[in-house]
Amino acid sequence: GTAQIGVTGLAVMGRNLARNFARNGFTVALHNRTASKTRALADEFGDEGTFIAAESAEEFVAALERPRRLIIMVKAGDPTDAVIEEFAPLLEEGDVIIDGGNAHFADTRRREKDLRERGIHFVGVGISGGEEGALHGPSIMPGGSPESYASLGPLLERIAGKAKDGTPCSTHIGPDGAGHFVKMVHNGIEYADMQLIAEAYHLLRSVAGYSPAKIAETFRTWNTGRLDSYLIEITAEVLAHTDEATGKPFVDVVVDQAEQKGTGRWTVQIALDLGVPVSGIAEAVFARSLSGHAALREASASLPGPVAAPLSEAEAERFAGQVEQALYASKIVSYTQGFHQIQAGSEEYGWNVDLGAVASIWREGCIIRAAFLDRIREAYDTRADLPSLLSDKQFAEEIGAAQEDWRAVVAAAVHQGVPTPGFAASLSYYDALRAERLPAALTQGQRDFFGAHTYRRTDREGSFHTLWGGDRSEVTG
Ligand code: NBP
Repeated sequence: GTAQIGVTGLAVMGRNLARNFARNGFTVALHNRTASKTRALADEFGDEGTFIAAESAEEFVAALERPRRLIIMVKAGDPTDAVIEEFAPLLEEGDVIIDGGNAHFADTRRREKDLRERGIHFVGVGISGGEEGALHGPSIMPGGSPESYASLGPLLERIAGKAKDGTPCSTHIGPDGAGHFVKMVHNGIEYADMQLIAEAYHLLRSVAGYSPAKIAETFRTWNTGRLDSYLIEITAEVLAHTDEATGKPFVDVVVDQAEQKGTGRWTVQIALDLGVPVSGIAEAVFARSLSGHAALREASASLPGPVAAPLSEAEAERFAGQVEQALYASKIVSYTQGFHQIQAGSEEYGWNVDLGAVASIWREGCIIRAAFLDRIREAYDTRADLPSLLSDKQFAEEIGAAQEDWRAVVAAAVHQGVPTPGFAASLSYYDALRAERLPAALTQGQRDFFGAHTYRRTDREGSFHTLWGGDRSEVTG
């Protein structure tokens, strides 16, 4: 075979990835369960590069140069297993199967182990950037063996997005499921970013009394500063859009029930398993599910709330500045939590993930791309074993400078009855980290009282129990 790469599964993502490889000079073998789509793609985009359209699995495999590299871009779940089983028997030792779908990292670990035993490299790769990213340069998060990255990496780095300094947004994340794990956390952070932006919008609308058009302007201004990011940019576009049918702001004609495909939920489920506090990300997932509970909201719509006094124009402007501070500070917390989760996953599974490299490949191509990620990369460059982003001197200084405004915004939200679970949870996380003493000591006392669960003391080593039902003397536990 002469194709350097093959793509099977030619829906939006697979099509665009295949075209991206071809546009970068690679010969690309194409395959799809429904063969008519394969032909159609080769016919429509044949002038972009060299495609080999394969009708059957055998033809597809035969079209690939060795060691073979074939990317599966089908619906995640059972279809992925079905396609692996279709191709694995046709492959030879050293060939590489790449799953570019949104697989759960535990599935990727299972598949990698199974195929490794059969002499085949399996690379679970997280791909972010949606269909546009797939075509023009996504952020790519490959797992799998180092040998497989040696063979595959140069191709991925060619088609990946490029950071402003020219660095490709693809790097070997770590063995087996590391790539899909990091993609999962990327999506969890994306949920948090979106929720925080939504809260900023809600506050500007309800407390400052701004129109969607005025909020779009505000976001455009923010996008020229430290909040410069794809999500702020598209938020301004969405808010500035007018519905053609009604002439109303587009945002006012959309049903206010957010949907989700599941990667945010996975992030929180896995965080609970790993014992990592990702409260901001969790609130973002819960905010979406709450919005979708139409019956619950309808039944509660008559609950009383505060009567809010409108702000003057000058007050509104000042408040908008405070919201920018609150958004930035909360964003630092979301990323602190997300990177903590990657660090914990890396330790649990022995992946040795380079957190600075993760920040680096999120700078372009993916949905959370932002100027901010360069700062995170710098923080890990300065100190690779940074225990938390909040232990970085610069981030600590910035969040410290924002904290008074952040508190003012959360207080205003509470006073005026605007839900801000993301801002509030992030602020609580910040305050919990800086607290000298936490009421967890009392929790331990309660646990010892009802369940003899024992506690440790601040002044002595060991584990202790108080005889609560007896003379309340202390014994060693
Ligand atoms: P879809 O997730 O909609 O999957 C459609 C493709 O899967 C078609 O090629 C279809 O073949 C094939 N397929 C199915 Br369904 N069942 C199959 C089976 N049993 N055997 C063989 N092929 C089967 O496509 P997508 O939206 O392009 O996404 C592809 C992957 O990329 C997904 O895992 C997705 O989660 C992930 N992803 C998507 C995005 C995005 O923005 N859309 C971003 C990042 C990652 P057919 O043509 O014969 O029906």
